Amino acid sequence: MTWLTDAVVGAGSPGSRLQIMGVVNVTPDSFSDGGRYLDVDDAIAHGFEMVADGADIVDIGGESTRPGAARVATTQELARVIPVIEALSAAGVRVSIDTMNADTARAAVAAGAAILNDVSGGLADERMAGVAAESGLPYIVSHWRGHSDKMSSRAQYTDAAHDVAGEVGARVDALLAQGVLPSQIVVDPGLGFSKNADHNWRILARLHELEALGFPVLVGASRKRFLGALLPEDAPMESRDLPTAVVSVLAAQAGAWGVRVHDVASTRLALDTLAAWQGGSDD
Ligand code: PMM
Repeated sequence: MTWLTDAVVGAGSPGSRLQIMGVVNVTPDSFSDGGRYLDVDDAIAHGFEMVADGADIVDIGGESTRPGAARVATTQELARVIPVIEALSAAGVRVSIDTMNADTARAAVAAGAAILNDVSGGLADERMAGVAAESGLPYIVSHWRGHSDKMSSRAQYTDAAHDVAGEVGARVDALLAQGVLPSQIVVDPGLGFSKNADHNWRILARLHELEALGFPVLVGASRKRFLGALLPEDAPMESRDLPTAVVSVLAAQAGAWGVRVHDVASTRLALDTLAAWQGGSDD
């Protein structure tokens, strides 16, 4: 993590502190919060709430990536995310744009987005590398094998932790060849994207293999189905926030750079508990 630039870490944040990225899906159909923040004012208010709860970054998305979700037209994606990005970034909030669409990414940067978050790692839209290179902003590159309609059938690995690290490494090399700088890159295992529960746990247990690529690692486990599998079948979505917060602590312990979560308060408290535990060994 020694090479981390201010651009990635954020001014004033010590490099060792896990970054909390709060999620605002301005969509009708995201699996965890779909429909709750479709109204622009609700989405903006939720972004501010997350900052008050301790988010370092607010991640704004206008296209659901849940299995089987339909693609969204660029005009619709822009109408959902741009007003939210403008309002939050004008107030000084560090905003990331969660999109696979280079046109949306470019418009989001113009509206004040400070981080590009592309779950396809540049595979869905080959122009994304150009937008990332031009902007010079941190670029989150996730492991991805195909759109929602294809992702389940592509969940085949010899060894998920090893294969994912290898495929992300190859993607990063391709992006660097297209002018993206190493200092911009953050990598993400893309939990749940062409991965079943066993794959996700294997990747998390061996996060060091992804970290060995030499880039900051973001973990997006929040409320995903593999955490739901630890709970009774009829448990409400919010009950997944406890296992999510535990994953946040374990990700911090494993050397991750950040976590992407829906409930910022529980992850903040869990990380404060970890910090207090660690503080107990200070003289
Ligand atoms: N997961 C989702 C959406 N965006 N971005 C990153 N970097 N990593 C993820 O794991 C990730 C993501 C899907 O979850 P959601 O529908 O709750 O946002």
